[in-house]
Amino acid sequence: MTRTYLGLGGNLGNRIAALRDAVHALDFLGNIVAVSSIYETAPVGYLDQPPFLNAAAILETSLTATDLLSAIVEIERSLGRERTFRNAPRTLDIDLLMYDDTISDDPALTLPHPRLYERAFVLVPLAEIAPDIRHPRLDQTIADLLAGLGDVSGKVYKVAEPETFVS
Ligand code: PH2
Ligand code: MG
Ligand code: MG
Repeated sequence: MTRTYLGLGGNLGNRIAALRDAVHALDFLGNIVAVSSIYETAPVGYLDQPPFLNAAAILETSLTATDLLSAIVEIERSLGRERTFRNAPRTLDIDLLMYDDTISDDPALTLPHPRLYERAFVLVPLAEIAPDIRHPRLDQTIADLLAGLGDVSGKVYKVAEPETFVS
């Protein structure tokens, strides 16, 4: 089994339902061993769109990274994701943030996720469930990377507890 770290986000439709449906679908790919709280976050990148809900999860799986990515894309599609332009609004995005400590420069699957270290909407939920894992390229923990962002209090608001995912 491999420990994998996932970032979830969406800003269209019933955002909480999309996150819950995603976690339930991901559990079929192995075992979800932790989920974070849910945070409302201001859009990053393309700004003229509604606020996001973001969360993070740890999935233990025996799938290879490539097979896991294919399964993730299929879950996104089944939950109504339509791909239009980069950073466009979406019902649900699932990003493979880390696959244990694998480093990959494959353009189809860069590991760790190339923008992981700079995004409060990723690091705040991830630091809640995995503060001590080390980014294998930067050799800093998730807690260190989050501290490096400085004050994120204006960007990320906790709106629901992890128990929201349990049903
Ligand atoms: N995802 C993006 C681009 N911008 N902004 C927030 N707040 N949350 C996201 O999940 C997000 C984003 C691309 O995947
Ligand atoms: Mg993304
Ligand atoms: Mg994505």
